[in-house]
Amino acid sequence: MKKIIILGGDGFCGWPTALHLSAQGHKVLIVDNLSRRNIDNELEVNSLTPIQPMGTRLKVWEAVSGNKIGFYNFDVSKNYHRLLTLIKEFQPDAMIHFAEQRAAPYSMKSSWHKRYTVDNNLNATNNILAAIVESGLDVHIVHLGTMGVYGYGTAGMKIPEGYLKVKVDTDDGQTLEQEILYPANPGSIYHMTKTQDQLMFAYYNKNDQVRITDLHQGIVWGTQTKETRQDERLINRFDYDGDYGTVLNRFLMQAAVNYPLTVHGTGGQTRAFIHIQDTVRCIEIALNNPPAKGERVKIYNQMTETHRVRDLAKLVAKLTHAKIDFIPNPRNEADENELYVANDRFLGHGLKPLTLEDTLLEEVLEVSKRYVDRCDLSKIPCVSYWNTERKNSQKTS
Ligand code: NAD
Ligand code: USQ
Repeated sequence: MKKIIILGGDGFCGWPTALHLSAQGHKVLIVDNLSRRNIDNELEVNSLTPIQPMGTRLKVWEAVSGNKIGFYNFDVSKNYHRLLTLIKEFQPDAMIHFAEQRAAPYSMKSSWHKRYTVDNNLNATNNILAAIVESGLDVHIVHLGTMGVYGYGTAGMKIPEGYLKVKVDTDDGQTLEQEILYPANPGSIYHMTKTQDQLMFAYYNKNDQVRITDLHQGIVWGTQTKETRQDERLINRFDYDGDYGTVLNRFLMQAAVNYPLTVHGTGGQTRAFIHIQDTVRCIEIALNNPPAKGERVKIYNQMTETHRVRDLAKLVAKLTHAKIDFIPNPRNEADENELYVANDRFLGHGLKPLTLEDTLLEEVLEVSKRYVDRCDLSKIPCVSYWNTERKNSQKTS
């Protein structure tokens, strides 16, 4: 049994992770400032699924499982001393860090949203690291990073797990081999914060020997896990709007409400994917295999398959007879890219990936159909543009 603090445990990945680890017998405590729910208020949209307030979620979980999960509502990026006190009192073995603003389109909406995303994400990460050092405790941090730190090109090779082997010609004519962090190539302000998180991890690891696992996760799809299925009041959130909805879940819910699938540009973008059930399994594996004291930051590519956006649209259209709409891309990103990713570390630890071939696409469709009345069609289009040129091209198209 481990004592685990889950920062951002009310969110899409954090809630099912909290339930999964609690079900495994770990002592779990959630910290969340409910900023994601407040962003729903700002954007005037709701999760497609009727997520319950935290108090109800925790009561139902205790009734269903017999396990208690603790909850503290504060801002990790601002309330440093609250965080430090909690770490000293609870003495966690591990902290899982989901507490960041995670939507690329939201981070690009305006200068306010850029500044909020940078302030929130970088200060949250730095506060967690500084508090662990100040506490004097040996806490393993597991952070949810993104595949987007690498950009989505491959330079003719598989994207390795975090580190790139390089050969350097030295001044005295020798060739030196070393491993460096894979060059950062973020595509949005949000993704940029994740590339900066990596540097903070490398620094605190070098200077203070903080034990850190950074999970470079692909796009998460699906909504339910084994634990969230146990009672409707435990249901996970389902984002479908133009800012927070991610591509595959959006296509499936769009098909369910008869809205033409919104493919950006040619749909030639290739991205990495993972089902939410595998997300929670991967986090469990990472927790069970912490780096040793003094070991460098352990980086895993947390993804199970890659797909091109237009192929996903075709697959969903075949399944549902939905129409496909190719719309001007609001994002400044490559129209077409190949993507090859190494994910041997999780496979080596025994992960048996769920894939699109499993019946889980139908489950997302069913969930979408069940809550179709909660969908506000006006919130589906993405109205966040990466730059003025993209905004203007939308108007003239
Ligand atoms: P989410 O927005 O649903 O959850 C994040 C949670 O953190 C929210 O409940 C929010 O209220 C909380 N939070 C944010 N800032 C906070 C702060 N300063 N103090 C306290 N709580 C705070 O996002 P998610 O989809 O669950 O993503 C979790 C993490 O996983 C993110 O860091 C994201 O970058 C990463 N990730 C997500 C995906 C995906 O497809 N959803 C893919 C790859 C990586
Ligand atoms: N896209 C469409 N139509 C849509 C929505 C998206 O064609 O209706 C396209 C986008 O232009 C992009 C791709 O689909 O090319 C992926 O977009 P997305 O919104 O599904 O994913 P992204 O913005 O990359 O962000 C999500 C999560 C983020 C995480 C990231 C992992 O929100 O937290 O870090 O996936 S990754 O993409 O691997 O970097």
